[in-house]
Amino acid sequence: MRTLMLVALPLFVLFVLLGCPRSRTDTGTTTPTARPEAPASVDEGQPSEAAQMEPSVEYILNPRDDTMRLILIPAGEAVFGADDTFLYAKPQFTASLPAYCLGETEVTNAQYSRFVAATGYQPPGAWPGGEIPGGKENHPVAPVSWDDAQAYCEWAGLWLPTELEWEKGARGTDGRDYPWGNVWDVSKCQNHMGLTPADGLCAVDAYPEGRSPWGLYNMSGNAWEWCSDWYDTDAYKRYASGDLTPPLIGGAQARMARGGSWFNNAPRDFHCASRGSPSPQPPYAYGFRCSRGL
Ligand SMILES: [Ca+2]
Repeated sequence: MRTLMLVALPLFVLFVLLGCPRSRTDTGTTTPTARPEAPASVDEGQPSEAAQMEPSVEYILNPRDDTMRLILIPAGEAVFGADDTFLYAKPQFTASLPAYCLGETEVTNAQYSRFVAATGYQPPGAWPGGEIPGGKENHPVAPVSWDDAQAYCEWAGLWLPTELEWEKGARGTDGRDYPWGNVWDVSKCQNHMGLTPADGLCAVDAYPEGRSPWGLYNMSGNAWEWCSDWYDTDAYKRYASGDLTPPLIGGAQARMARGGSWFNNAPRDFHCASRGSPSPQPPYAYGFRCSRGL
């Protein structure tokens, strides 16, 4: 009996000191808790057909005119230029721009008239007696000179887009040839190719099917659009090297205009990479849209 006690007692002490084997649930593992349910939304359900058709956009308003929306173009890379179409748009390159806002439409006669009324600026020559032609309130103001467009932007606290801002606004990020895609379609912009009414300018919100990926109207066609830059034939070569500084002054002292107009009659005129260099006092169809940084 004494021998049994001598063997059993140390074993009992050892058992007490070490304790019982632990189950897995005792080792600090916690039972997973269920993810909290998201609060019920008042917007539950399928979006309306209209909401599905209209992409949501972020925008700011013209500080001087709340009829003008400027759509947010997010920061990031986009493709510019073209390798094989235009002499002065080579080479195609990728560059990143900071976020900015670009007019949803060309500036209209009605919008420009508020600038004229507020400042006493000379009305466009195309307005008989200084008044907007009947029924043309929602048409682009044109022709106006680069200086006219610049004066409007300064009054509104906005500016003319750079060429690169204009081009990213027109073709999105994927370097497409036209605002709507890579295939020319005579029915998607106001042009002079015989299949659409060649009666001049149209409303700035016409051709919704021809909008750019950001939802901007008439980036190709209707009115040419002034940009802030001087015309520099070598600008795209420099941009492709990584230097995005706009030209300080062009050799021909001309300003850039982009997008073609109702007066043009070849698909290349409406190509997003086409770089125009009109005279500072163009005879027809030169308008503009506004831009602003954030
Ligand atoms: Ca246009």
